[in-house]
Amino acid sequence: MTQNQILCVTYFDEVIGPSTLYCNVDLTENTDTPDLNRILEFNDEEGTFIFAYRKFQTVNHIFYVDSKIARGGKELMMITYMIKTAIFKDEIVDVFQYLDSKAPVLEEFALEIKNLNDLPSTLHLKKSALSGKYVIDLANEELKKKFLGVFQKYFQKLAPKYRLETPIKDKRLIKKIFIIGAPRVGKTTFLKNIELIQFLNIKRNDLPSRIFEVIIENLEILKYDENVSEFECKEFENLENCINFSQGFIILFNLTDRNSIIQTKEIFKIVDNTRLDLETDLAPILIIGNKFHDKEDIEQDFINKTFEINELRELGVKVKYFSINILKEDEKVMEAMRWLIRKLL
Ligand SMILES: Nc1nc2c(ncn2[C@@H]2O[C@H](COP(=O)(O)OP(=O)(O)OP(=O)(O)O)[C@@H](O)[C@H]2O)c(=O)[nH]1
Ligand SMILES: [Mg+2]
Repeated sequence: MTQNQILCVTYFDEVIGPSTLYCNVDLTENTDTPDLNRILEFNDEEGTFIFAYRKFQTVNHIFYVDSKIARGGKELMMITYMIKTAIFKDEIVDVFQYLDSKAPVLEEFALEIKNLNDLPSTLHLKKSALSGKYVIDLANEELKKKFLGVFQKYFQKLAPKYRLETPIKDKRLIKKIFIIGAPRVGKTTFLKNIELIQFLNIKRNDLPSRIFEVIIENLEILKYDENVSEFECKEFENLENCINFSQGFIILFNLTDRNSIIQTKEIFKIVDNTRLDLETDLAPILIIGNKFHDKEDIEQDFINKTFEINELRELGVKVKYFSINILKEDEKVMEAMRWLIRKLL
C-alpha cells in the first residue's frame, strides 16, 4: 500500500548536489518513479507544480529555509508527494484535481519544516553523495523524532480518504486519447515530442498546461494494420472497446500529401462507423495537418470537405483543425493540446 503513495523531502546541497532528507520509500530501487534529483536540479523557484511521470503523478513544493551556514543564507528544499495513477477510480483529470487540492497541505508541511531549528545545520552533515541513504539519519535524536512526527502527520493528511487496498483500478478502465493517422505521418514523432515539451514546461501554471502533463500518460497511437484491415488496440481486444474507453481523438495526416489526407479519413471513417453502431457520442476530435517542410500545403477547403468538419460540428461534435509542423512548432502543439484538454474538462 505505501508503495502506491510516496512522500519525500529533498534539498540541494551546494557541494554534493541534490540529496534526500527522507522518503517513506526507497526510490533508488523503484524504476517507475521520477528522479527527484533531476527535478530539483532544474528548478529553484519557490512554488507548487504538478509533474507526471510514467505511472506516478507528482505534486511538488519548492521552498527556501533560512540558514546561517548556506551560501546566500538559504537552503533550497522540495517536498514531493506522488501517487500511482492506477489507484484512482475515475478519469485521469481526477488525479490532477486530487493532487492540485493537496498543494496547501504541502505548503503547511513546508512551514513546519522551516520551524525545525537544527535542521539547516543537519543538511550540511552529509559529506559525500555516497554516504548513507537519508540525511535525517545523521540528525540528533530530538530533531529526528520531531521531523518524523511532522512527516507522518502530513503523510496522513495527504492520503486519499478511501482505502487504497480495495479495488485497484483496472488499467483498461482508464480512458484514453487515441492518435489516428495514415502511415508515416508523424504519429510517433508527435507523441515523443509532447513528452519532451511537457518536460520543458513543467512549471507552467495555467490549468490546462498542468492537466496536459497528467494526460500524456493516456495518449496512445491507435495503429491501423492495412494488411488485415484491423486496429491494434493495445489494452483492448477490439475496436469497440477502444471506442468505449476513448475520451478524445487526435487525427494526424501529412498536410503536403493529398493521399495521406484521404487515407487518414478512411481510417477515421472506420472509427466513426463503429461509434455509430455503438450509438455512443463522439469524443472531442483534434485534427492536425502535419506541415512537412519544403512542400506546398494542401488547401484548407479540401481538409474541411474531406473530414466533413462543418457537418460534424452541426452534429454537436467538438472538433478543431490546426496545421502544425509537429517537429518544430512546440508552441502550436501546446495550443492544440490545450484546446483538446479544455474540451475534456
Ligand atoms: N520534416 C518533417 N519530418 C517529419 C515531421 N514529422 C515527422 N517527420 C518525419 O517523418 C517520418 C515518419 O514519422 P513517424 O513519427 O515515424 O510517423 P508515424 O506516423 O509514427 O509512422 P508509422 O508508425 O510508420 O505509421 C520520420 O522520419 C520523421 O522524422 C515534420 O513535421 N517535419
Ligand atoms: Mg510510428
